[in-house]
Amino acid sequence: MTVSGDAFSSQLGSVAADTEALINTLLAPNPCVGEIARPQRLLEAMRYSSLGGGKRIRPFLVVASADLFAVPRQRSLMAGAALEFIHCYSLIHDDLPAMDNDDLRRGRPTAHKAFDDATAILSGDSLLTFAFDIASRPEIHPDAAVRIDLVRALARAAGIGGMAGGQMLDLAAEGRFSGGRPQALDEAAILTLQAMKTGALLRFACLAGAILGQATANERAALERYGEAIGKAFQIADDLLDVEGDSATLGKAAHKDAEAGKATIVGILGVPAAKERLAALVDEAKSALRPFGAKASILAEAAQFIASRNA
Ligand code: GRG
Repeated sequence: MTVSGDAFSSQLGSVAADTEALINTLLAPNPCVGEIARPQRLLEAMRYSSLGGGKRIRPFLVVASADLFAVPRQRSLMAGAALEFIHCYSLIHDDLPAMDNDDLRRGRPTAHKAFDDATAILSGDSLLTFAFDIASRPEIHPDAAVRIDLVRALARAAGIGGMAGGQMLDLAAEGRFSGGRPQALDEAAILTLQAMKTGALLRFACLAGAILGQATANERAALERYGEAIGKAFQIADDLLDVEGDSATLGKAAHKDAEAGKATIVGILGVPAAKERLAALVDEAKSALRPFGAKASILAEAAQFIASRNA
């Protein structure tokens, strides 16, 4: 059984709407127990960056992978919101003048343009920290051992050995710490960088479903394999969009990678071979789902969506 593209879009839309409603509630003005106060400008900036659009593909992947194990939706939505907070923080910090220096994100001014650098930095810090608050709450799972597993996996995906480490490798590759001379990365080095910078959060999204569902080791490994394949596919699709897309559709600057002389898989393989690689990764993702049978058809559709997205 396959899910039609329309069914996939409607499920993505429904998770996006539920995630936004949850984020809206979580980022209310009233402080939580243990917090002293929520400064208004900081809260506004956190809300600006986490409620201002975005496809919500990461929360969708958490919910869809958790659905394989019949995890109650409110739990997977909470885990998805925690992950989305980390994703939004990464975009805020990535756009800062000290990083990519971008003016446009999701079709609107970036956080430091809409507010100021200090507020943008603090809103990213607060979203990152808040994610771990959410991931540790008993509503996410009654068993504390499951919550610790989730928190640790999230930390490892976001930190030095995951996204933040990948961003560091990316800046180094641009020549940031070597007098502006870009590093010539080989394919293996590019794949490591991308697995960390972009892949780690996508892989975590799928792993989170397995953790919440207390999956067997084999089921967990299958979802990790799926998550790794879609992470690679996501990045190649992103690189292709940078080459072939336009800023209006993307809602952010296009052609930045080529202008920065960035090493990408598309740059190494060329566009036609990169498209073949992308198709092979979608097949790899689908084959990883085999142990779940028809239950996983929505995740198969997600792999297709990630590879063929246009924004
Ligand atoms: C600053 C610690 C730190 C990390 C930044 C992920 C990242 C690392 C930077 C983002 C730069 C970028 C554009 C990477 C390409 C892949 C990517 C994460 C695209 C944006 O994700 P989407 O397409 O965005 O899921 P939406 O807006 O739909 O949420």
